[in-house]
Amino acid sequence: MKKAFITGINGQDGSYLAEHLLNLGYDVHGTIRRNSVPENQSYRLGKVESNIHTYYADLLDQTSIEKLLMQIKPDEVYNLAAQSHVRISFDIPQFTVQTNAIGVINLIDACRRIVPDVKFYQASSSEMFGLSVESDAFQRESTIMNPTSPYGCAKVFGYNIVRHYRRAYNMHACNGILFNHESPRRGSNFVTNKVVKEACRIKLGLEDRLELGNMDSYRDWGHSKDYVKAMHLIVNHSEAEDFIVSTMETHSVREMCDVVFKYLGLDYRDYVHQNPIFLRPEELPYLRGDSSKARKLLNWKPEYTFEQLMYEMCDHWMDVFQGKESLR
Ligand code: NAP
Ligand code: G4F
Repeated sequence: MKKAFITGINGQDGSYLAEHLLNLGYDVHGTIRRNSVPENQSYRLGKVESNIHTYYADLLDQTSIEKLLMQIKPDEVYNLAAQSHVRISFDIPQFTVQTNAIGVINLIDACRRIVPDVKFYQASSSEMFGLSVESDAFQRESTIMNPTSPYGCAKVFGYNIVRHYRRAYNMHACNGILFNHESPRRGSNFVTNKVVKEACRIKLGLEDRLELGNMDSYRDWGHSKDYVKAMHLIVNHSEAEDFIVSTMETHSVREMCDVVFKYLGLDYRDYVHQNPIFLRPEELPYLRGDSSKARKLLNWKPEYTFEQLMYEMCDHWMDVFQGKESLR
C-alpha cells in the first residue's frame, strides 16, 4: 500500500485529493493547523475522516514536519499548504511569503534528508504568470513569470526551488501549475463561492445586494475534483516535470455572475454593485492556460464544464440554505 502525505489536507484540494487517493488504495496521511474552533478544521473531511491519519503541523514549524516524515516515510508528498488568498496576501505579505516560499524549502529540504526518493508535488499557481500572456492569448509552461501579488511572488520562489532540488539533488520533484479551480468546498471569500452563496441568499430573500471588486478580470475556472486527479498523474509521470492544468477556456467575473444569477432565475445587474474595498493594489487581468502538455503526456482532461461547475455550486448552497446540507 503506497503512503501519501498531504500538507493542508483539510483545504479544498487536500480534502478531494484525500478522497481520490483513498479510492486508488493509498494509505493517506495529512497535516492540519491548530485552530481555536476545531470544528472549522475538519468539516471538509467528513467523508473520509475515519479512513485517514491527520496530525497537527505547520510548514513554519520545521520539527513538526521532520517528525512526521520520519514517522510516516511517505512514497508521495503533496505540498498543498499555503496562504492561498491573493488579495489577503497584500494584507499579510510576510506570513504569505514565509508559508508559500520558505515553507516549501522547509518541506523539500526535509524530504531530501529524510525521504530522498520520495515523489514530491508542489502546488504552483497560474498567479505566477501575472501580467504575461503569449501572443495567442494563452499562458503555457514556457511563459515568463511576472507576478502581481505577494502570493504570486512567493509561489514563483516555491516553483523555482522545486526545479532546483530536482536538478541539484536528482529528486523526483514536480510542479503542477494549476489555474483557478473551485467547488462547493471553496473558501467563501474567493469570488466564485462568494457570488454563488450571495446569489442563493438573494434568491431566498435573505439578502438584496452583492458587493464585488473588479468584474472585468478573466479567469480559467475548473473543478477541484478534476484537478486533484491531475496532481496524482503529474507526480506519477515517469519523468519529474512541470505541467499546466487548466480548462483552456476563460470567462470574466461578470460572465460568471451572469451564469450564476441566470441559473437561479435572476438578473445580476439588479443586485451586483462595485465596492472599492474589494479591489487589489495590483490586479492580474487575464488567465487562460494551455494544458496541451498534460492532455498529451498524462492523458488528462477536465470532466466538468464551466457551467456544470457553477450549477453544482449553486445546487449545494441552495441545499445548505434550505436545511438540506450535504458534503459534495
Ligand atoms: P485552501 O483551501 O486555502 O487550503 C490551504 C491549506 O493550507 C489549508 O488547509 C490551510 O490551513 C493550510 N495552511 C495554510 N498555512 C499553512 C502553514 N503555514 N502550514 C501548514 N498548513 C498551512 O487552498 P486550496 O484551494 O485547497 O489550494 C491548495 C493549494 O493549491 C494551495 O497551495 C494554493 O495556493 C494552490 N493553488 C490553488 C489554486 C486554486 O484555484 N484553488 C490554484 C493554483 C494553486 P488553514 O485552513 O488552517 O489555514
Ligand atoms: O477568486 P479569487 O480571489 O481568485 P484569484 O485571485 O484568481 O486566486 C485564486 O486562483 C489562483 C490561481 O490563479 C490561486 F493560485 C489562488 O490560490 C486562488 O485560489 O479572484 C478572482 C478574480 C480576481 O480578479 C479578483 O479581483 O475575481 C476578482 N474579484 C472581483 N470581486 C474578486 C471580488 N475576488 C474576490 N476574492 N472577492 C471579490 O469580491
